[in-house]
Amino acid sequence: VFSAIEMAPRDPILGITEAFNADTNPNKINLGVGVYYDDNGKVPLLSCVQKAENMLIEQPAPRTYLPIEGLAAYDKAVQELVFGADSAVVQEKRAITVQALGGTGALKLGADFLKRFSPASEVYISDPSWENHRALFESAGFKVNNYAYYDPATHGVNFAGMLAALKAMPRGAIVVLHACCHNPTGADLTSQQWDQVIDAVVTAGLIPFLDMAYQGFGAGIAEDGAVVRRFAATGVPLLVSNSFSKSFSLYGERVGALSVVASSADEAARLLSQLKRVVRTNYSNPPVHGGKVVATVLATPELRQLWEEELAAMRVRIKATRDAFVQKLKEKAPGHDFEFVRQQVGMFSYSGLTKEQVAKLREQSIYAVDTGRICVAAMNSKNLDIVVDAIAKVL
Ligand code: PLP
Ligand code: TYF
Repeated sequence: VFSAIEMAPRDPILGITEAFNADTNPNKINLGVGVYYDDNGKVPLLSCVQKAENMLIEQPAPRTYLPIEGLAAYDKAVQELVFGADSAVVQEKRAITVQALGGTGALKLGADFLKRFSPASEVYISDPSWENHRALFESAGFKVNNYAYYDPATHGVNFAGMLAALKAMPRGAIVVLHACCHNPTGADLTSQQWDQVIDAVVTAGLIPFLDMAYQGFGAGIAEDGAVVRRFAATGVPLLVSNSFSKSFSLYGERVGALSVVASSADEAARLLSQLKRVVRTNYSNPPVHGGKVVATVLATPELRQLWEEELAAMRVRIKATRDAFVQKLKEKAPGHDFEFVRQQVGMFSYSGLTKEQVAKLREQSIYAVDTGRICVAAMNSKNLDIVVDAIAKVL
């Protein structure tokens, strides 16, 4: 049975990390994967996380199974973070939230759930989108299409194209939207453009699935989450996946959640029962540690305050890095305009570098994605000159 199996293609992004790890050049730089590094090039262990872990160690607990839907305190804290404690959907018990294995796990739960209850729907993702979106919805059995999103000429959003695509989608189509900090382009919608998108989604009878993997990396926790709340306020069926991989620097703990908004508390209870079935037949119940850490931080006022400060520091460092990157390129590559990098938000920039230029960068041990996506959060005061010199050389 195994002899005819072909080699599967590598994940285009995680494959870069494999190549990077194999590179023996001590000055190598990985701008490929979307991970936040501090100014010393290290993945931070947040103080709020460390403090929460110390609190948990002081009250050692047996590792029983969690409920299928996850730790209750976690689900509640996450739901309130995502929708607001005083929002109508929370107050009226129309929202359900289940702990998931990172943002990826949340997307897969949502995809499997939708395939069961809206099997004829097709899925629409932005062009381009996070590499895993297409693969994940296809593996859940959906046909996946693109909607217009990025305009290489402006390095921004092709908004007319996006709106036209939304209006042309059949009723019941599932539309995956990046709530903030679009991956891979870094190009987000303005608040007024979101008004029009929300209106188009509601009018066309689409099923919005908001993916929020970078809350707090754009303009702030509340600002970045505003789109979710605006969608929730419309009363349409809504799915939201969120991740704490980046915002808590807890990548390997796999902490995320899927929330679904129903039209009544009764409907929500039925949805939850079905969602639990999806969880049960995949991995039964989620792991304990990461959920406890996040729940502890969110529910302990001092730790929450600390988290907000630490997340703000990450956001501010990325913004400052964008500025320094643009400034240095101005000096070292005059005649090339990178001003758009300042307008982009979140962890990434679609730099405009071509596949050939990315290949030439790799000869200098600088790793970016073939599409020209670079992780701004992987640059720092020590490696910025090296990166900029290398880019100036390949331009
Ligand atoms: N969605 C987007 C847009 C992402 O960039 C990521 C990145 O990892 C995810 C989902 C998945 O999050 P996680 O790493 O928590 O699985
Ligand atoms: O886009 C990124 O780099 C992050 C990390 O299959 C990632 O979202 C990349 C690929 C993947 C899982 C996570």
